[in-house]
Amino acid sequence: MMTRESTIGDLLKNPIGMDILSRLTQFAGVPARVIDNPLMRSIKLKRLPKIAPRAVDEALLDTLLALFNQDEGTEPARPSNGREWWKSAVVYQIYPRSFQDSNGDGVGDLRGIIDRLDYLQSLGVTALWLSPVYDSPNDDNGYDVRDYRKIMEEFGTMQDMDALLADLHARGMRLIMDLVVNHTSDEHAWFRASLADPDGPYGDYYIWRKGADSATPPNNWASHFSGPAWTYYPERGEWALHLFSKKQMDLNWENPAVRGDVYDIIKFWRDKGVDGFRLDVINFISKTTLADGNRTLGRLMGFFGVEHYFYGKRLHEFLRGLKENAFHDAFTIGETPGTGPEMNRLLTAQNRGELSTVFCFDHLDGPGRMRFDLYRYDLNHLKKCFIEYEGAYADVSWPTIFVENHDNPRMPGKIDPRPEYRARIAKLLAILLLTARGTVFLYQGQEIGMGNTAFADMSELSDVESLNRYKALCASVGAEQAWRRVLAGTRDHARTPMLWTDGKNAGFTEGEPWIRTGDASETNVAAQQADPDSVLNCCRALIRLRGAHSALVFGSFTPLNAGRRDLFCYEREEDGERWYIEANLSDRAQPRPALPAGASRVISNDPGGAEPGMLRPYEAAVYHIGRA
Ligand code: TEU
Ligand code: CA
Repeated sequence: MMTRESTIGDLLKNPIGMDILSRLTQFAGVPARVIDNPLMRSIKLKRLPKIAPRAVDEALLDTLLALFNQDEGTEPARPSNGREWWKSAVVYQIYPRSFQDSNGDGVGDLRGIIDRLDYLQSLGVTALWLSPVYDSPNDDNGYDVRDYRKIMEEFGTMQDMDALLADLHARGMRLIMDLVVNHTSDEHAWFRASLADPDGPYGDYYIWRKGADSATPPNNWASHFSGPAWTYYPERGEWALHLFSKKQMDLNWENPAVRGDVYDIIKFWRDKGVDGFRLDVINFISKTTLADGNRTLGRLMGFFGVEHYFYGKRLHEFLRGLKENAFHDAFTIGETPGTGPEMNRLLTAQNRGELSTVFCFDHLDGPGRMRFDLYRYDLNHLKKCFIEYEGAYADVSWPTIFVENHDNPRMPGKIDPRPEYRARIAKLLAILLLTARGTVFLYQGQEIGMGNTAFADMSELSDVESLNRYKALCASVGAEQAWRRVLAGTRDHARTPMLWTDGKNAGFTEGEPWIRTGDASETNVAAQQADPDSVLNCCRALIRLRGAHSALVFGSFTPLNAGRRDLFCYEREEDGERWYIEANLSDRAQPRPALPAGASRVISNDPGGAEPGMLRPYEAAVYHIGRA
């Protein structure tokens, strides 16, 4: 039990305490040693408001203490070593809108995906995750669901969906659906009914509050897509909560009928044979209170209010309910922005019966950085995070291993914008991902090293987050800075059409693509198929290698020379089978550390033949260690 008399030292032993502290220090760019030293450890929490009045006030201390004590006495997270199918899966994420158009309307669709299954199978991926394909008005490209049992018309029909599932299963591949149940579209029948009839069966399906008047929202929470998290509805004379866009209304999970309806939706898709679910912002479903967010915390984390719903009080309970009543043994990946390793252990330890695994985003941006900052990503941060994920931690909390998705710019250009390094860095990342201890996720286009797009101006962007943020930034930093930052971080970089060929619209569509197409002369599937040294063929070889050697999936993970900057070396071992991986994380050549005896190079990103004794810029390789 944490109290005001507890010390910072006690805090460092408390799971949520550690997560919050490390989150705050990472956001603030403060090195861990500033906090984790004997002097700091002895400070009592009650002194914090006096020592740092601008950072910690009494109210924040109370909120934090409640959070620290929240999981007291619950089942501890224990290790498990099962070999469930999803642990060795290589999952390929498809953004259906941008993958393959089959009917010339400029929008990707399910038939398009079916047409590309041979390609995906030859790549070797074992499961697909589809970003949402449900009926939606597309305010947030499908993350605003209007009907969970209907396919978006632009994407096809339920027959197409059934055909896709059957075809995948016939190939021994699995399907993971995106499930967005923190919120629904404001066009969902539940919301229409909730708005129309506060006393009816759906009246309490969303989070309605009065507020002082029609101009003052009930609290200061911010939407993740800019502006306040509340919209006033004169029809009800009330405000409704939306942590994302104005058309993505947060469901009221406190209402058991809401939870029951979500179970039914999951059952509907389970009955169709879907193998797993990726649960959109699932850690946001429980709102502990609707009190104002702390301002200091809000400024550090980017959004006011997060401390009331990142780790909601009933989150574990709701997740157990979902598993017991609906998911059963289906694979579940929680998308949990803002949780840290300790909370993630509680969420994913098998004995606790909540989730199979979670997406942890700690490695995606550098310390003290966020997506809209202009900076170059330092691979040493990736190394630090991967070492944390893949060691003893993975015994309890099997990690997900990824560097790209539909919410982030492409990684290689963020690491080094020079085009001559793009393919090499893409392969380096593929080597680190596909020899890692965890479930690997590749995002469409990553396997050919697709880059970010030089969008000309705002008129070429489509994402609601970018449009809103641009408007907000214009008001604070002016149009020029606003554009520079939005261009750095826009999610549209990841949403341009898949580059299949160097022909018309990169082979994506016969019609007019819904968003600008990138430069297919730089990279495309057709050209890479034919090139033995391509990123594509490197990925293919790595996936095949991983599939054939369980040591690369389940084997122990031992970092070597871990203290040496700009170098990432490790060994994987299982039952005497050993692999060695080396990577130069910088654009400078450096001496190669001695190879383990008996090491032979199997795959590298530098087929030109490395200089003996030297690692070339961004050089990376996988070695098999035979008998010496
Ligand atoms: O994203 C949740 C999320 O918090 C972020 O990744 C988000 O993209 C951004 O950084 C906001 O700060 C999930 C989905 O992946 C995303 O596409 C959706 O827009 C969002 O939820 C809402 O459903
Ligand atoms: Ca289409």
